[in-house]
Amino acid sequence: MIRNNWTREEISEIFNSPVLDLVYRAATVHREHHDPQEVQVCTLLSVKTGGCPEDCAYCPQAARYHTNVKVHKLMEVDEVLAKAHEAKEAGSTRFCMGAAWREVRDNRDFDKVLEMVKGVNALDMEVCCTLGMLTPEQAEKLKAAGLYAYNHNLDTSEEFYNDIITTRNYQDRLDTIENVRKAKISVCAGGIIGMGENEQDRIGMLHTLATLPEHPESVPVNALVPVEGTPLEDQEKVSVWEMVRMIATARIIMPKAMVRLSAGRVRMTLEEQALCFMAGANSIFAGDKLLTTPNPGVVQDQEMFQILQLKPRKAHKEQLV
Ligand code: SAM
Ligand code: DTB
Ligand code: SF4
Repeated sequence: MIRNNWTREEISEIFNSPVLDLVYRAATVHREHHDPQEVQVCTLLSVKTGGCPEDCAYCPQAARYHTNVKVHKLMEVDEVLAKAHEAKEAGSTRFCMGAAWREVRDNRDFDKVLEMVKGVNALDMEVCCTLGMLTPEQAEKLKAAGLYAYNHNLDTSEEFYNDIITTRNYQDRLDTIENVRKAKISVCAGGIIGMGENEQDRIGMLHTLATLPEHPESVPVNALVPVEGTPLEDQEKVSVWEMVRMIATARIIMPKAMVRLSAGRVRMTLEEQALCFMAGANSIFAGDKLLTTPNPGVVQDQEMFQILQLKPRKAHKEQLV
């Protein structure tokens, strides 16, 4: 049963259950709603890198932090389409274009992004964007261009949010997610662990996601990639058990969602990743780069798929109604 009325206490109880019980329950729910051998393979491309005015403490692309990320203007449409084509050839069915913007502006760059969306859509891939905040009208324009999904993360709990970002608020995040939903674009929203948040913050974020009027179709769970020069550069690595608890709880409370084992895989062994799939993760980012940081390469992932007998999920192009 799909529920949107989970209480924090219920989520906390699931989250804190003994690990093996938690994984068993998540694996059971996973099998009721998904083919457990199937894993969605998505490719990310940073179409506009660096120079972002926001102060997200985790982000290497924020202009105010001194990281090694070089600022680039928006890529050209044909360059992006060539990358999408490459990703498709390598087995990806979803292509997500990211921009280091606070929000979308109604300018020539946005028109170019709309062209990119049209082009990727024509390649029969699920086309996704993550461009920052969106107005309802901009969401409509993206939908009309063929956008399948939009990523906008809550990142953490409402209580911890101000410790991580001060240049916008939690309600701004929720408003954009609502604008995406209203435009009938598939919603991709999740967060990051390992930023110094406590267990209540993790539960709080999951609670907000699972009590939205409709669950996101996809929920990325990122482990912080600590980047030199950002305020979070010295954060300790999260343990696999913390990832497993997040993923399994997300799987149980949002059964139909694609739960994505997102950033952080470069620091995980194959066995650790396998545990995450057992706990209900059924989506990954593939390709040797996320937006600006490293990710396991295609060959390494193909090997993992072979060992675990996983198969890439086909693009699901049916539109939301
Ligand atoms: N600028 C847009 C925004 O913030 O919505 C889109 C791009 S932004 C880089 C997309 C998401 O990437 C963030 O919301 C965050 O969850 C994730 N992210 C960024 N840097 C990260 C890091 N160092 N480790 C883990 N996840 C990160
Ligand atoms: C998401 O939840 N994780 C991705 C994607 N959505 C846009 C981004 C991860 C970024 C990791 C840091 C970097 O490579 O810059
Ligand atoms: Fe900018 Fe997005 Fe990075 Fe925040 S997460 S600094 S909004 S690119």
